[in-house]
Amino acid sequence: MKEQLEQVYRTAIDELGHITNSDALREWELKFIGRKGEITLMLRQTGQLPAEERADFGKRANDIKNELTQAFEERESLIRQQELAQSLEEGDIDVTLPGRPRRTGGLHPSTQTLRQIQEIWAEMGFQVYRSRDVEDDDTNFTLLNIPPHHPARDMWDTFYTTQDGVILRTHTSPGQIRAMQDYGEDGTKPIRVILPGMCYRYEQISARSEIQFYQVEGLAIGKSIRMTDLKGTIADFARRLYGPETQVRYRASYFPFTEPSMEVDVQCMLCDGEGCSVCKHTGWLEIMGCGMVHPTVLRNGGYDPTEWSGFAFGMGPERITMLKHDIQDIRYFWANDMRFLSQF
Ligand code: FA5
Repeated sequence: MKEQLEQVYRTAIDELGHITNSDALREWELKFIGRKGEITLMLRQTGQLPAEERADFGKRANDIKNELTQAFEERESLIRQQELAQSLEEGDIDVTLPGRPRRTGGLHPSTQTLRQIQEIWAEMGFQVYRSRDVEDDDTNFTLLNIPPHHPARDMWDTFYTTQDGVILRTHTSPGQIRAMQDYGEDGTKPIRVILPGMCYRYEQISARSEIQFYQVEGLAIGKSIRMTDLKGTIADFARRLYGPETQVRYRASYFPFTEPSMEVDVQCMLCDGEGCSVCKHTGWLEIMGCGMVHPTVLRNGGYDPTEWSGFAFGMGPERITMLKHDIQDIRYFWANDMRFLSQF
């Protein structure tokens, strides 16, 4: 059997040397070193040999298999190169064909709107301040002029944690208090910041309301900031976001942390104010809440309200994106459906 092994080995090397194409090479592989190849089968018969011959035979058969495998790989690479060169010469491969495009990821539509909003406020001199997602009840409510048991707390259905007084922020407004405490240097420095971040509300999910959504808060504190500053700044922002011709209107509203408070509408950009299903035939779309910072909130942030004043606003990028692209249901945003996400 040893002699037979050497004979197969010599034949294999000899035949390999004459092979010039991949089909013949594949046949050679099956014949000698494949699962049912001659060398493989002989290796399997090692156990039938007398005990004293087994080790030598097994070792030699393994060496031969390794050697043949290596010779096969070298031949394979040579033949591939030759075949490629030949097909290029014959013009089988068109090297001028465009490559296959790679699929790349993209930014989430909310992130795109967030970045656009941030850029506009940056141009207008507002810095980004990042506040925390997990808040304490005091900062989220009490310091914003919403004491415990105040009915206004019902405006924000809250996710509580197992730790007493620790909640998920229901809006970005508690960041106003933190920005004043961090930047205000005990109520001595003016402030101009925006606070983008995720908010959480224990609400019934619907086409317009999610339990998690972004908000962008804004806060400006200075010595003589007035309502006209607020109105002019918001109108400027809306025109930068929606175009220079955008009409803006203010409606009286109520937030415990601003006085007076307003809601801001822009003229519906889908129907130019004519009335359509998106603006519910009113010609106007609500984009944010805003107002002059309440004296109590200024005081809680360390400022003297007899000397300092300010304005604040808060908007929802998902709702703004919905208006921009006529998206009918907010649930698409966090459903991870590629058919939706890849459109942006
Ligand atoms: C507030 O949260 C106030 N903190 C905003 C504010 C800031 C007023 C500063 C005055 C001064 P409101 O609950 O209306 O207000 O939310 C503001 C925006 O967040 C809404 O206009 C909307 O765009 C978005 N929003 C609110 N709730 C949801 C929700 N469940 N899903 C998606 N977006 C929401």
